[in-house]
Amino acid sequence: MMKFKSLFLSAAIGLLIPFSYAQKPPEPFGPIPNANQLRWKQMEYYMFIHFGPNTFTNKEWGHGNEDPKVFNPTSLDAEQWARTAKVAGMKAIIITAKHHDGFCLFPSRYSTHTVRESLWKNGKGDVLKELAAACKKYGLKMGVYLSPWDRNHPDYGTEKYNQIFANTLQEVLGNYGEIFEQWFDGANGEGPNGKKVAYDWDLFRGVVYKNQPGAVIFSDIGPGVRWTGNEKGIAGLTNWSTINTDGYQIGPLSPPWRRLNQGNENGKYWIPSECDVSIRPGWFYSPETDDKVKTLDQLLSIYHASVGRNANLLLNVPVDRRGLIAVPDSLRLMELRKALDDEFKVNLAKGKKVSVSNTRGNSAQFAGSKLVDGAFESYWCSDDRIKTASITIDLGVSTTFNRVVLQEYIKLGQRVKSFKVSYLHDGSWKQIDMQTTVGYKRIFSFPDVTGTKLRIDVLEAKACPVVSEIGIYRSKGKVPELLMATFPPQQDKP
Ligand code: FUL
Repeated sequence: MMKFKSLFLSAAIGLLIPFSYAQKPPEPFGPIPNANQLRWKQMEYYMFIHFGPNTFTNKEWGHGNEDPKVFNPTSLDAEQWARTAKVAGMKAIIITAKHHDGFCLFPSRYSTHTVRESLWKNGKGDVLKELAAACKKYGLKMGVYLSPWDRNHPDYGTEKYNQIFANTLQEVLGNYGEIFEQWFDGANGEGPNGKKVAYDWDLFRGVVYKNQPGAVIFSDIGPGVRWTGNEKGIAGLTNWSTINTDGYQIGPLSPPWRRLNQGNENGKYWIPSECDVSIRPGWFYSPETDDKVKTLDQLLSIYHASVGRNANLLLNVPVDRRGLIAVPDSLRLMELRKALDDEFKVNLAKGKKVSVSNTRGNSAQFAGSKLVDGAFESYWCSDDRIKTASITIDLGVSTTFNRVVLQEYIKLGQRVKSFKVSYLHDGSWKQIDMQTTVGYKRIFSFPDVTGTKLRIDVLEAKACPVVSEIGIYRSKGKVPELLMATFPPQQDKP
């Protein structure tokens, strides 16, 4: 009996030893995303809808004195919006619940400039309610844009206004189910009495936190998600999800736009960027722009300049006067979906042999094979002291490709500072590109190359690199135009 017992014990200890010596994952480095930001990041691409009296008046910024009766969509169908977004591969819809003209797409108790005062459904309609139901039906998330600037509200410009806006927010965030993103516009102009308001952002944010603990707050400076510094859909070639926002404010006192575009390498906060851009020249529908919907090539370039550069893409598709997404826009979205599906259909790196210059503790848990297993949650990483690395994917046979996708495991921070992409052709290595940041996703597009191996050299990292996935693709489409944002000269803090 004794003998059996000790045999059993030593077997048990023997089993335990490899586990107790198992290599520990790296500690997170610097700021990291919280759970809401991580969920948000993985959504990548979703729809913006600008809709309201401006849709019917050919305006971009309504004055607030428009007759609410102009808002009268003849066949509004929020399910058509949701279906379109879903088929387009988008994960959510963010709608202008209230734009600068003050008009509310829901019957707010705190305004007399709402759908209730319109002719639509004899004043009994509620766009937010219909959209919430449609999003639910199609498995999409819903977000809301609310402009604190209000050119209609009689109390705008008085001390009462901040609380009125907080009450309006409360109505929106408390009555329509889950909201994934609260979009705060930074515009701050004069109201009907010619006065501005010093917005009480702490009060507004508190309403979001209380009602929607799972939401991220978008504004120039976050705190959940930051503006990318332009409305063209272009993130920085260097794009840190970290940024310093102390001492800055939403609106004219925001960080310089170039800074918003690129982040700070050693930024204090994790506030990743979102690219908002419209599929048409304006944010609101106008029949005059029916033939000016962005081309497929333009949208592909935007996708690569946003999702492909560690940002999320918020693509505005304005609803028309019928209350529907117009044909030219929905056709273009379908073309885009098809082009993206074709582009990333077959990952040529999947399951291929990977050799790496270093593996953390030589542990199978962090092996190079994790880079090509198609799972974001598993990753390759090096020992703590190693900050450069060479990763080689052996494609086995001579292979033609023109896209490479890299993903850092951002749960542990954004680490890579610079890297090089090369391929092996006829026994010699040829460089494809050399770039700075990676982040959650970095996509490279280049003309066809043919080789047997792909190599990524991490040249510099803030801490040991932690990389989740590497993908190699061959697109039948052309190389998208490389979009670069330009910025006015603005003073930055040291
Ligand atoms: C800006 C607004 O002034 C535009 O009208 C639009 O809503 C855009 C998304 O944000 O600040």
